[in-house]
This record gives sequence, C-alpha cells and structure tokens, in this order.
Amino acid sequence: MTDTIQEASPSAMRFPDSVAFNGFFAPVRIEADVYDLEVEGAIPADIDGAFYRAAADTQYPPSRKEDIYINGDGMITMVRIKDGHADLRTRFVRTRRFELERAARRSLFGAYRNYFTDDPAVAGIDDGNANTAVVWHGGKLLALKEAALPYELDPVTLETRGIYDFGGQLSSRTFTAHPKIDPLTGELIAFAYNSSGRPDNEILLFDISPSGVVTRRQSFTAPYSSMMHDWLVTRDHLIFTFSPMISDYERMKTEPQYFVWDPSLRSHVAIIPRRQGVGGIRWFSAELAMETHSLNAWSEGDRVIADHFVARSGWFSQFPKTTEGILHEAPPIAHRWTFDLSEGAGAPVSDGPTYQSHRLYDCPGDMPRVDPRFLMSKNRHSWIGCLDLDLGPMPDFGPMGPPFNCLVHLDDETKQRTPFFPGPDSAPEEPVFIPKGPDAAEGEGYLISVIGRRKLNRNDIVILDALDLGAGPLATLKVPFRLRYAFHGTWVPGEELP
Ligand code: V55
Ligand code: FE
Repeated sequence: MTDTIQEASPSAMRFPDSVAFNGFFAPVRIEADVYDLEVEGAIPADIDGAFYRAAADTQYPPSRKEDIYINGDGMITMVRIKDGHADLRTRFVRTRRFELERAARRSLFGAYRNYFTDDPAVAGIDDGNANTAVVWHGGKLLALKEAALPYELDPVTLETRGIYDFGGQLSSRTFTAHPKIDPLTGELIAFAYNSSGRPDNEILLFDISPSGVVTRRQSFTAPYSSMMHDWLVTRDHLIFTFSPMISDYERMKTEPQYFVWDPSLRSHVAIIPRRQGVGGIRWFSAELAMETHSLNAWSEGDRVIADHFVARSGWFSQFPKTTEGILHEAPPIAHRWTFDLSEGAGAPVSDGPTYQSHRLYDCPGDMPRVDPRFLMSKNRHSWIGCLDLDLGPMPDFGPMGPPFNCLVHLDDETKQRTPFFPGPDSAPEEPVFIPKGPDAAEGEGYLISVIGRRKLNRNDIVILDALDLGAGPLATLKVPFRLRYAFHGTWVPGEELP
C-alpha cells in the first residue's frame, strides 16, 4: 500500500486492521477510576506518591489507513499509592485536536505532523496530542509531545488545564518530550526542534528555573532537520546526537510521511558547554547511528561520558518509508560513548574527530531509567527494558521498537546485570524509579513498571526492589482491563502533590 497525500478520510467508526490498531495494541479509549486495585503481595508501606505515564490511545480511526501509533491521542494513567493501597485513574488529554475531533465524531488531523494532510476545517490549528511523556516541574504536571507545546494537567483529577507555554517565554511551537530536571538546581533543561512548526534547522535551548521562569534562551544550527527525540545533559555539557531521520518541507507537500531515513547523510554529535553556551559548541563525527533514548551522561574534565541506546538504522519503524525504499532495522543497544573535548571540531564535518564506543549490554533494549537524583553526574545504577531470548520466547512485535521480555538492572560498579523476567507472554514497559526517601542512597528504592499480559489482554503493574530485581515483585497491582502500551512516565512524591 502506498500512502498518498490525497488519500480520502474514512469516517466509519472502525479502526484499521493493522498491527498498530489490533490485538494487544488496539486502542482502549477507556477513562477509568478504579479505587483500590487488587494487590498480590504487599505494597511497601513507605511508598507515598503518584506514578504517571503517557500513552497514545487513538480516539478516532485515523483518516489515513497507514497512520502510525505515535500519532494517537494522549492518554494519561495515574496510580496513586499510599498506605499500601493503589488507586488507578486514566484520562485522555483534552487537546484542541481531541476536542475538535470529538465534536466532529471523526479524525480531522491527517498524517503525523504533516498539516498538508489535515482536513481544511482544522487548517492552522496545531496537532499537539500530548502523548509521549509526563513531567512534574514547578508544581505543574505537563504532558509532552515533541511536535507541539506541553499541556498542563491537574495532578489529582487529570483534568486538562490547557496548553502550557511557560507564560509565553518559549517563542516556540514545539518543546521536547525529554527535558531533563537538574537534580541540584531544580532547573528544567530543555530544547525544541522544528520550533517553527515545520522542518527547519534551528535548535532552541532553554534553561527554566524551578518556578518556571525561562532564564536563558539560545539557539544553534543543526546539520539538517531531523528527529531530535532524546539527548543528554551533564553538570557541564549538553549532548545532541543528530541522525539522518530527516524531514523536508517541500517533500511534505507531496508525501505524507514526515520523517525518512537517509543513510547517505552522516550522524553528528554536538557538545555544548552549559555555562559558556552555544559559543563553545564542539562537533564530533558519529558512525551512522540513531540515539533512541539516553540513560545518563557526565563530564570529567575534558571528557564527556554518554550512556545511551543507539541503533544502527532509523529504528523508529513507524516511519517505514526511507529514501532508499529499504529500512534496514537494527535494534537499539546500550552504548557508552566517551568524548575527548580537546578534539572536537568547530563545525559538523563528515570526517571530524570521533569518540570511543563500547556496548554496556548485548541484548536489544530501550526505555532506560536512572535514579533521577543522580542524573547529570556519574551514576552507578541503571534499569532498562530488554529482549533476552535466553530468558523466554520473543513476544509478538508491536508497532514500536523491540518488544521487551524483561527488565535489567545494570550495576556499573560490580558490572553485574540482573534481570527481572515477568513470565511468558508478558512484556514490561519503561521502569520508573521511586526513591525510598529524599536521603536514600543511589538506587535505594523501588521500580514500578506496567506489564502487558499479552494472553490475558490486560495489565499488571509490578513494584520491585530496584537493587534486587531477581527477587521478583514485592507487589503486583492487578489492572482489570488493558491499558494501551505507553511511552514515558514519572514519579511524584506524595508531599509534593496538592
Ligand atoms: C518518539 C515518540 C513520539 C514522537 C516522536 O519514541 C518520537 C519516539 C510518542 O511520540 O512523536
Ligand atoms: Fe522517548
């Protein structure tokens, strides 16, 4: 099937028969309140807070049959945990797009980010769907999508308060879904790409104070317009990996797909000193590789050490068409890249200085987490989602990335790798770390992860001892229905909640 720019909009209330909209990955669209989830085991009494996660849970059948999973409507899950009890809430984010489509009882927005494919009725209205990540900063709960501005939500009711642009201080139509909270200063360190709302080569950088004031706004020029999904921040540096998953304004007019993988271009890494700013940018030449998600990075004098998942292809297979007509998919693997800043070049050249690279773990994986209190400096512990075929069979592929069949704890001191295998036909999602308390040592706490029980067509939510994954769940929260497979979540301590 080829998707063309003119493809007509079906209005029937029926989702397409494709992997993104079928079986375990079918839209759920249930806004639920389940008071007191059933619990197997016991929720540790010292856990008090809320776990939030963002999913794409398509409200209406897409107007284009080849629509991609990540184009769905933001659906937020909240699990409020206190005194050994857990209450579940799920709500759609009431984006403008959601409200307009609900009123029309059909989808009006077309292909991911390509407004040439939208219904003329929504011309000029942004397609933000707040489906990628939830962050808590400055007492605000924000649902993020890198193609648009954040939406603010009520942290208790999950009601949508509206688009949040930091009081107009961004001058951008977009905002990353992966801002980093500086654990020492409380700042939100963020960027935006394609901030004009269409492909362009400018990257905006923001330092945002703990109370939400933009204290610094800078920009620099990218080698090309490409998907900038995640990045890395150390105490001293910002690290961007550019890969040729490119977008082009002219092509948008004739082809619906926003990104294509162009292996004729190079990958590049930009390292920017946080204090000096973009004037001190250094460029490194990278193997043709795409960062999917980052674990953590730190600076040691002239060296920068960056731990992240990289794929040797345009891994985001939701964008099937490449300029070559072939997508050579190689899954993301956790790597450590070490840069010598005395070698960096002043511009992104194809044969510039490079870096040392080695694998942190051999299994394909993604969705890493570290203890957020240790972000930006040398950390010892990391947790990742993984596909380890020695532990169990391959779960069916979903519409995104490699299916995981386990979570793995990486201890960078002992080099020990400890998996948690949730059983057959079970796929964990991104693990989120819950510190035991503000003064707990690194890693001392819990991991929470949503497990897809593929055969049962529902989910469990497991709570594990983060430093003893092998012991199995301390508690398993039984979700009596299926949650749509999600992207990124966060944990908010109870004392910060209203
Ligand atoms: C990603 C996800 C997105 C997106 C762009 O996981 C990249 C990668 C959920 O939305 O818009
Ligand atoms: Fe992400």
